[in-house]
Amino acid sequence: MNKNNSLAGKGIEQTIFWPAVVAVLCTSVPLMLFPEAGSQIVNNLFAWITGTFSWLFLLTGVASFAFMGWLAFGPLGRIKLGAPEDAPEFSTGAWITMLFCAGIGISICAWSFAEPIYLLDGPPLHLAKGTTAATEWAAMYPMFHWGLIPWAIYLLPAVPMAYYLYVRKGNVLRLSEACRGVFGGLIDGPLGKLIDVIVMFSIIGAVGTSLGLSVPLVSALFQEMFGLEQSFLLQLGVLALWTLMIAWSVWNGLSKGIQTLSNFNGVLALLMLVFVLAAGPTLYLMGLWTNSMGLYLDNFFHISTWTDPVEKGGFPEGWTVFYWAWWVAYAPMMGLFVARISRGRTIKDLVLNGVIWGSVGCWAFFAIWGGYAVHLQTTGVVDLLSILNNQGMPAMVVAVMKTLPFSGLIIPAFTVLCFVFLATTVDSSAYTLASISTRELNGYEEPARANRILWAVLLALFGVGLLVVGGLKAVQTSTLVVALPMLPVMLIMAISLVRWAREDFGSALDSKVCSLRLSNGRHEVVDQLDAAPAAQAAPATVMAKAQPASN
Ligand code: NM2
Repeated sequence: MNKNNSLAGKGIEQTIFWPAVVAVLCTSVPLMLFPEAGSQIVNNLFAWITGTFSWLFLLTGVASFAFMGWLAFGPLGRIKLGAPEDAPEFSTGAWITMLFCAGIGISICAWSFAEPIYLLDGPPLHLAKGTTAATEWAAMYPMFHWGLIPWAIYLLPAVPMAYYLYVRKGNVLRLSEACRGVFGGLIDGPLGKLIDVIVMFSIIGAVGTSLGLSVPLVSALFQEMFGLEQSFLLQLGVLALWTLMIAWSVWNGLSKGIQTLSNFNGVLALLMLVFVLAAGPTLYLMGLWTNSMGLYLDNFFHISTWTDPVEKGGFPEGWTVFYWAWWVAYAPMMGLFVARISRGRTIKDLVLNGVIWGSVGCWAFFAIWGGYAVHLQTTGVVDLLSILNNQGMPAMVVAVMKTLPFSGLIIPAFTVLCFVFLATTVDSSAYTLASISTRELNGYEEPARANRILWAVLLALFGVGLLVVGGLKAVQTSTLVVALPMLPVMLIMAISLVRWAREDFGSALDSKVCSLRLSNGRHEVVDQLDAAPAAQAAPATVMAKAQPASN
């Protein structure tokens, strides 16, 4: 699989590669040169987008959730993403870990502590500050922001993309292909290129947000461990170290680099969660978690559509809408990456495992780490809120760490966790960006190494741009801007998938687990129930009449 590791081996698609590179340079260089003007523009954009499109982002969330539910439990769920003889490429455990680590990164290490504290100070739904209800809602709301709806958004593009790759046997790793069911041959023209550049821009903006938020966090942890001065140089140093690690990972590709880092971090994260659960107020944390789940389910539709239309207090815009945009911006990366690792699974398997395990994973962080922070604040052990307001998020996270037993060990372990978590998100992104800008690539190949490394470096550069401008606003706005054009793309992909499935499987969808395979340029619908599981050469029954393999 690694035979194509030179740029010459796998040609670069110039018409996508260059516009994307130019777009990165045109945004990050001016931001570095004119930070003040940049942040002014950024603030205005934030206000305009959230003021105008909040309802659309919220509706997209609910619609994605409904669509994914239908995919899992409806007829399309039975479609196998692969030939009948294709076994899943990775074991289910490793697959879920990779999926989780690609989509969840360093941000959870900061937000799981900070978000509930922010919400204690500014509760949702006009609850009065300092009340019992406000505390319960502050513990629950982040679980909504990192729960079923965002995971449904996250995995929506993955399904049409995996369908294109493994059912239709596509040979390019680009999301524009997943829109072909709607646009047909138009995808081969400028429209297809436009979609791919939007996708690349979205990935770059999303990763930029993560970098902008996380570099200060890890710098603060380094500062704490080694007694260093917080400086721009330290931040650059952290970024350089990161770039090296990411470069190592993308250089080694999917199964060696990315999988190794994901597995390592999966284990480390689990240990850190168990440690805080055991060392912290265990019963309080379990009780709060259980309570949050009920509160969440009870209010699911209310909070999913809460636009605060009368009072317009700004809560939904500042929190839910921003979050949905952030997840949407990451969705193309997830789509391509998860599609690439999901060969041999059914649509139901992908959707249910992804949405449920993704959410449960995030809930565990917010229940344990978030609950611990809530406990520290409400019992008055540490005033995290004033640290957050006066010194910022990184300092607050360090303050939480210092309250834990063995903090001399825990802080380095947490630093490593953050460090690797960002790497696993950025390496998947660099891998995906390289795939999009490769001319031809089927689901069994990898993009050229030089191309992968180049994107790791460009992402780091964009991160520096956002760091120079500074401030959460710049970072958040870049997300909103890149997410907006992705909304129609998501809709088109969903329609494409349904059209393709109807075209390919027809009435066979109604009763059987089906798999579509290509033989002699014709599609056949295969009754998967009769076919032996893995590695069987020939399928048992060919049910439906063969039809020509179109697009
Ligand atoms: N999401 C999950 O920085 C990161 O952790 C990547 C962020 C979209 C909020 C994912």
